[in-house]
Amino acid sequence: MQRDTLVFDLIKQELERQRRGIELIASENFTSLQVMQAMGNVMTNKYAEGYPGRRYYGGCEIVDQTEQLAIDRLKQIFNIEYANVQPHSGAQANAALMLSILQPGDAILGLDLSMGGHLTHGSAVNFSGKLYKPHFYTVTREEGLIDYEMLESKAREVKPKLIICGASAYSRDIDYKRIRTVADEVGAFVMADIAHPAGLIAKGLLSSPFEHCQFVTSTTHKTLRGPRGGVIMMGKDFENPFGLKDVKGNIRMMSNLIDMAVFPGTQGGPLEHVIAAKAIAFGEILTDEYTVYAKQVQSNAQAMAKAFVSRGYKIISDGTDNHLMLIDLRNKNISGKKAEQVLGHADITANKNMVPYDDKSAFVTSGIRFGVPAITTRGMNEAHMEFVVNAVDTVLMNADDANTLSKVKTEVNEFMSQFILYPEFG
Ligand code: DSN
Repeated sequence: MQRDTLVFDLIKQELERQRRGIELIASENFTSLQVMQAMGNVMTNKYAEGYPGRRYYGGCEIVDQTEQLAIDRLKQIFNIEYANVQPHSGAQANAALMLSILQPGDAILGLDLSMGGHLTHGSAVNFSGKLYKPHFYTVTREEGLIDYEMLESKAREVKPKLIICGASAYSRDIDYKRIRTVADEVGAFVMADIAHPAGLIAKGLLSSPFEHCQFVTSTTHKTLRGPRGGVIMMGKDFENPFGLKDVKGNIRMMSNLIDMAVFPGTQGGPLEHVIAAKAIAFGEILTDEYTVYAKQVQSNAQAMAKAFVSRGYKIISDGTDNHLMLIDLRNKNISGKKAEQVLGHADITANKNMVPYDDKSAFVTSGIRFGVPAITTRGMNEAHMEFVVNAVDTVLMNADDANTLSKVKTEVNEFMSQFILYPEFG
């Protein structure tokens, strides 16, 4: 078969783009070479519907071992009783989890998307807002912090079956205990979606949700630095809330309900090559090297926030506890959309983002989100944040000056050449 040079040339161009630019998208990272290699392995050829030791296909004895390894390592990382590593993405993980505990039309309560929440937490355009009855809490207008009082009063008013915590653009730690307290009062479950801060939680740098939230979902490719994918976890397994019985008339545990909601509920064959890559990434997270990485992520985010504040930028909630920050650009007279565009001209990648109580649409936005997981993987430390923030500031303050943008781009490319990415690719 002839090699598809068209596609491989585009892959090479993407490698060069990643190498020469400053990657500030908070949800992106650079996997290790071994994680990437595992994603392109012969396990992609294997059908393995079911779970290790109980599959619907023959020949699963090897993929059983990689999947079990991924499960065991993930359980070890968070010191938990249950993990399902089959969800193809974070959205799939959330869909399966909701399918396992909710009925269509049940009320759910999540953080509003325009306040830093996520599409799968009840947005009208997503399955979660179409299948279930969504209600939302917000962040406070003044501090930009989760409005726990509003969450509590909404929970009492709408009596949701599920309260969802976790966010895509929220830079502070979360009070899981307080959320669980009101959930118990109104008879709701709590699900924490830790897709963004999972790597910092793994190393004890942020509060752990497992003690207070019955269900925890995550992606594996953000701070966890693994392949693209999702997982569902529980600190403790427990009997299911609906008394569902198996064919022998036994009440099924929640772990069984979740497994069934992933397959056959929402997915078919698991991506065993990706699960192999998950196993490798989880092994990496268990090392001291990753502990150093996670601490550096947090320190870099704080150094970056300080550098932005010193230049007059308004960070929502006035700082960060985790790996990201959301900046309100209104006092800088530039929209999020324009900021994203002009940063792109200087090979700095970020994404526009609505800020709480935004007066602009989701396509324009008043804000921009910056995260440091990817540049930390490239090898940057606190001292490098000054260069990064200076470059961003120069671009945003000279957004219509093509010469300045081109000059910053040259400086960015030169700066990034010291942080070697995938030298094995030549
Ligand atoms: N798209 C992800 C993010 O950028 O935060 C969330 O799914």
